[in-house]
Amino acid sequence: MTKRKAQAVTPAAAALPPGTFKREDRLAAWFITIAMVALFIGGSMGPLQKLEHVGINWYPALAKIGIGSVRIQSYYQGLTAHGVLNALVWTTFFIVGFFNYAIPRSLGRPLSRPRVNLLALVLMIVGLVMAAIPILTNLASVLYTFYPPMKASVFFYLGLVLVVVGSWVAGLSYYMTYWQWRKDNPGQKTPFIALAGIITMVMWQIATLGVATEILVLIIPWVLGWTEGTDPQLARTFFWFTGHPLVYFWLLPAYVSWYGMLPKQAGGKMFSEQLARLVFWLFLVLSIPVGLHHQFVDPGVPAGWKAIHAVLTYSLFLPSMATAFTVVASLEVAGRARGGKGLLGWITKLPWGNPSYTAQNLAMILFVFGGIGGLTNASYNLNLAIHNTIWVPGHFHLTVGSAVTLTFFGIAYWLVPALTGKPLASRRAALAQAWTWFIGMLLMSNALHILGLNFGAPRRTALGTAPYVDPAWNPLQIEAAIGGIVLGISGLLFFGNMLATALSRKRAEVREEMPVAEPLHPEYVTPGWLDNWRPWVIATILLILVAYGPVLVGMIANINLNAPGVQIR
Ligand code: HAS
Repeated sequence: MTKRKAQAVTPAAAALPPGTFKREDRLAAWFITIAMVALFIGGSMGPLQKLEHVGINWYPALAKIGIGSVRIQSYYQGLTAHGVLNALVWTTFFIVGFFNYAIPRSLGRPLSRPRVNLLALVLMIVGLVMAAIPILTNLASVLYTFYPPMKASVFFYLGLVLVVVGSWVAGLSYYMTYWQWRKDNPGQKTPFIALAGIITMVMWQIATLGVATEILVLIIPWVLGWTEGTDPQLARTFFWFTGHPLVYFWLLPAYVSWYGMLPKQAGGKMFSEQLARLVFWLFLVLSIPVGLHHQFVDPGVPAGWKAIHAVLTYSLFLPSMATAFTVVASLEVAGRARGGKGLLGWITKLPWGNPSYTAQNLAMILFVFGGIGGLTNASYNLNLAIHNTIWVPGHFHLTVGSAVTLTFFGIAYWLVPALTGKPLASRRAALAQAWTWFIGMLLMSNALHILGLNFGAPRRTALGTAPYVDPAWNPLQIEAAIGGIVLGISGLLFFGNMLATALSRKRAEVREEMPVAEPLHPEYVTPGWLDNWRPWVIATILLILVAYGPVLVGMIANINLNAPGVQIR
């Protein structure tokens, strides 16, 4: 078995001359600024939705404000802006910006082709503008999953394609830099943060082939009138080919931070670097062939294949549980190094005064509940009870809305000072922000889960005007609305702090650096198979062919382009 030397020999990024990463940082700052603006606009729709559910309907008032036809006129238009800007734009732009900063530093060298990343930025901005205009003018109120037969303006789909293609181009630039690094460092193991980031991008590129096929082959020809109709079942299947790995594309950058950075911030070390690498490889192999668990109730998907995807979904539980144990072990090492004693005494010694740390630890705690909900969803028969109920938004606000977004806030608390060279404007406000997000999410998602499970309250519905709402739902609706308002306040604290940091005239005495956790046992040798792409990429492709091949071949053989389409206003 080939073994790689335990320590990478690339110079530590900190030892490189100042200004080495100037271009990378400038690009990262652009990506992250756009991500935050998207979250600000998309996030502001959230409290409005919750208020609508308790009968306070802001949409008629909102429809009166705007420039020309750019205005939010309905619940569904607002919900589309909320889902697209938060789930697709905030995440993708933040992830590319974060990797732009972290991957070159982890490899200890600047990007080999920074212009490729500039191209990625341009493509993503053009795509964002193309998709945003139809959303804001009510020509694309199709929600973030844009299921046919709902039909949007063609520019909405073209815009999404450009955002995805831009992220592929960014990935390409990381691969070129990595390729160069490997050539210059034969036999060395890839530094963890770079490896984990690049695995995430490879997974994303394979996964997005599904949605690319859906949009380019099924949707655009239909929207342009080149085909009479479309096949909603096949389109949904291609969508979920991408849709589930999409959630790991959001989650894995948070894992990069939990494994590779947070232990350092806590004053500890990475408990098992080898296990961390294995977890990322397992996510590459297992993230994609599970999409049918979103289609358990779709009649056109054969039951046997749904069962296979259910089993594969449960296999994904393994890398997440390995993460739970390893990350907590790393934190325990840190807590004990800081003088923590006893079974749980180390927890109190963790750096709870550091907002970057606290936000991420609170994100992990919320993820425990989100993860348990995910396992409930993945059960073939429990899914029948919760599918299309408001339980599902309860689940995904604990995952993408908490595990991911709160972690990204935590990252922003060191990354924005690192990019600007300015200190964080207010640590106290940042701490209050992390805790209010935690409390707001607990309140809101608890209520949403119960409303969905106990009462079958539907998701994606303007409940404020629905005639069937039972008065028994009221206390939970109010709890969810309070949670939504607390989240709104927390969001304002975040944006206020980021803006104050960026606009401040103060310079930091010591510039923030990327925290990089050292392995607890540097003497342990990483086996070669944990740094070898071939077996993992082959396993990924084979598993996709086995789990999706027959389903897709069957559906394509019976393709039915007869859904004419409907436009929601
Ligand atoms: Fe999910 C629906 C199943 C994870 C996001 N999911 C969604 C949707 C979204 C989403 C957006 O099987 C809605 C899509 C739509 O619009 O229709 N999900 C799962 C499963 C997991 C899971 C099995 N989901 C996620 C993550 C997401 C996400 C992550 C975003 C980032 N999900 C489903 C299913 C549906 C679904 C069905 C369809 C429902 C339907 O019918 O519509 C698993 O990956 C979860 C595993 C995670 C864990 C948690 C591990 C905990 C860790 C933290 C440790 C830290 C500790 C704290 C202990 C088991 C790693 C330490 C504290 C100290 C003080 C030291």
